[in-house]
Amino acid sequence: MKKIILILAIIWGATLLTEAQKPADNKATKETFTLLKELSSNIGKGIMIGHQDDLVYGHSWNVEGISDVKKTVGDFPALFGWELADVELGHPLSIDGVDFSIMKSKIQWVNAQGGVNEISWHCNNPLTGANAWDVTSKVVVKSVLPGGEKNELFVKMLNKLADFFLSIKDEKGNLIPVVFRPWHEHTGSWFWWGQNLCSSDEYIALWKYTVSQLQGHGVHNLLYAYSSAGGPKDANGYLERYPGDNIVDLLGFDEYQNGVNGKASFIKSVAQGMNVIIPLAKEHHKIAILAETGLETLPDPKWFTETLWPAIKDYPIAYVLFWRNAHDKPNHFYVPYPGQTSEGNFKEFEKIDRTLFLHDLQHSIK
Ligand code: BMA
Repeated sequence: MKKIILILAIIWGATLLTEAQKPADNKATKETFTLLKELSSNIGKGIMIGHQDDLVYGHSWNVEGISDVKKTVGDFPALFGWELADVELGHPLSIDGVDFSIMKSKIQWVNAQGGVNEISWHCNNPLTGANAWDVTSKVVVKSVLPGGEKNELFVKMLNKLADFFLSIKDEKGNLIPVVFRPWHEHTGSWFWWGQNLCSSDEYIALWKYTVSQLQGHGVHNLLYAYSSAGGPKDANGYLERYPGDNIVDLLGFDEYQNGVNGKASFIKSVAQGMNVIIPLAKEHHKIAILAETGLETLPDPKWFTETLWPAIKDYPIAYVLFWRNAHDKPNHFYVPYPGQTSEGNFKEFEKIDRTLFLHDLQHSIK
């Protein structure tokens, strides 16, 4: 009897282990499995450093130029964030002016280099026709779900999104796997899918519907990331709008430091949030991340090594993503550019063994 129990326990343990390595999408492509494994196996080595729109523009340059990260530290980020807002409208350029065909070629480049691609989506408001920040109506989510007046339009928008995901292919014609992070910062109320704009049931239905439409279109090259606005205070709050283990692969939150004086509260919120998501990630066999972060304009010249790194270094997270360096808004940037006050500090940050940039990933592959 004891033997049988032992054997059953081992089998159960083995099942947990394999489950831990599976994407939530049970039809996920081979390459998506590999991406998941790469994200989880890198956790032991360090934290991948990411930057939004890194290859297509930066502080005071647009399209033609080189990554601000590469220019300051001599290496590219390990993870590259991209934004799809306006793809759902059929526009050739993203909300931030990035040509989608250029974005695709950069996604291919990143993939060929062994880097990771992550995609966010500030979806336009299907009910009002304005952008994601239009929170004038509380029935937008309801209106896009089946039976709602904008459902047909929303399906068309999701089809355009699906077309994009099905068009990112590597040189062999295989679909490139990416981390997709829709409906983010939902615990704030500044997007039409936010906390006070829909019920928990509606929000969860929005996620499920999005994923089922994409999968119905044959999209199986995505790992899905769930990220709240700010470090969650407790597990119940964090899970209140969680769409489910069969939908989500990565658990995270977005947390920014608000000005130089925001240091203490940033450190506190990151710790608080990590103490919620790390145990949850373990329990649910998911990957923890710091989904978006930064200190706009970097007024603190030691921010990377004395605030950010101490705040995250002891947590097993796969990556941290710094937000974009806008080319047309001089005060909207989150990584240094040559000559900026934090340049030296960012170089020091890169030298830390456990901050993973592109070369570090390439070394670990070989
Ligand atoms: C915000 C800002 C905006 C941008 C949007 C989508 O945080 O950076 O300027 O349009 O993200 O990328």
